[in-house]
Amino acid sequence: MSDNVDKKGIHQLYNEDPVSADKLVFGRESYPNRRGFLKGAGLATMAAVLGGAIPFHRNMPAGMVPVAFADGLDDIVISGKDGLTILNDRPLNAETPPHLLDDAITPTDRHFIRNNGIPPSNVSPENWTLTIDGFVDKPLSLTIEDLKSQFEVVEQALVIECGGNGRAFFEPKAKGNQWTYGAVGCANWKGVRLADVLKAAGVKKEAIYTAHFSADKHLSGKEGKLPISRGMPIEKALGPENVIAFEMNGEVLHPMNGAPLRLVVPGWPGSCSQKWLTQITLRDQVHDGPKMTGTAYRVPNRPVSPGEKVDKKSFDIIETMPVKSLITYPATNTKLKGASTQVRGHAWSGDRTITKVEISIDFGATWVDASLKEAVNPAAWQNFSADISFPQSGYYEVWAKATDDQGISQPFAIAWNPKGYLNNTLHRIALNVEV
Ligand SMILES: Nc1nc2c(c(=O)[nH]1)N[C@H]1C(S)=C(S)[C@@H](COP(=O)(O)O)O[C@H]1N2
Ligand SMILES: [Mo]
Repeated sequence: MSDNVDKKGIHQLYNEDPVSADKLVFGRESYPNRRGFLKGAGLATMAAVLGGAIPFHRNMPAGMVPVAFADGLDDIVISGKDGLTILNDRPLNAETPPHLLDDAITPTDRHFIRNNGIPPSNVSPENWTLTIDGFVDKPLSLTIEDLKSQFEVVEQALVIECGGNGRAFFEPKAKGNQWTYGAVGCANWKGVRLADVLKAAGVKKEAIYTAHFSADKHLSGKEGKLPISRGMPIEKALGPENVIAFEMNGEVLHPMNGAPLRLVVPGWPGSCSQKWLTQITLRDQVHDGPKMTGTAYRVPNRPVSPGEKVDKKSFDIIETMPVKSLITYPATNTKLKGASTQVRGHAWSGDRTITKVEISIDFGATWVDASLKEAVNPAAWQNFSADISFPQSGYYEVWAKATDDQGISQPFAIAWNPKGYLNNTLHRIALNVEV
């Protein structure tokens, strides 16, 4: 399949070539016979997007655009999600507007979705197995029940942020999902520590890197072609913060957030947190799966000028994520009555802690310290709030700037990079104040 087709959404595909659209969406081989349809890996996304399973799917005429898709992306409602902005429907990618991320712990219905391929449909948690192999003393094959019974179960609030969050603000434009602010969330994840499971398998001294595998399919539908398989250095993998999760906010995982089993690797690019997790292989070299090589989740290791073509050899793998903050109240463009308001939000910084969040209402000329809470546990984000007064009516921008325990603050402007990663410029919202 051409790259061009890869990037098209369901609407475009149905408009231009309904027969192959059906094949792609439903994984159906022959037309108009829908045998094999249920095996189609697109059905999970279809059901999630349409808001439920499709009981009469076998009767749907081939090439028929579901009427729920008739008017464009804005009409799509993702079952179990609330108010997300849909950036792409194939694969499904959706982010959360900042004001909907106001909760200290991100509810499941407001946690963003980033899919590289086609999620598995009809997953069976009872029969799900996770294989641990490669450079281990004793390969393991574990059901979710095995994980629960053989390892300590932990629940932690953990930040997942896509490496491309903020890409929309790069100029010249970087290709990929045009995430603005909301490809980030901090949900409660329950599961077992990755470190405990790796230690149970016995980490051989040759093991230097993990490789993660999952049950989602490549957009082309080709067997054996993986949408994404990333990994991390063994030192990071053995950290106590990483979880193999089977629950999100007290319930089974949402189908689009990796049900029934996923990795959560907080502080590092979200792409390390493999969803629909089936296998972790320990390797004696840096993993080279899809989205590990080339320029994927990598940034230039030297300063580059905007738009510059950078040699592939000059890229480094993104590891810990940069210091960042998000104002979640008030919503941007609010018309505010009264001379003061509370401003609040969250701040986080990869594997580090936040020591300070400052707020400015005068375009950065002066700053006041917000009150900052400790994280509920390591690798959760930290909540801040400040009471802000405005001297007179008019247009204001409220800016937030976080500083971490290494003394590093968010920049006002960020150096451009070819794939538009790691945009951690300070968050600005607009307010119209009537005192
Ligand atoms: N199997 C699988 N895991 C995956 C992905 C994917 O496409 N397939 N996307 C990754 C990326 S790029 C991100 S940012 C996070 C997003 O997690 P979420 O969709 O639960 O928010 O999942 C990661 N894990
Ligand atoms: Mo991502």
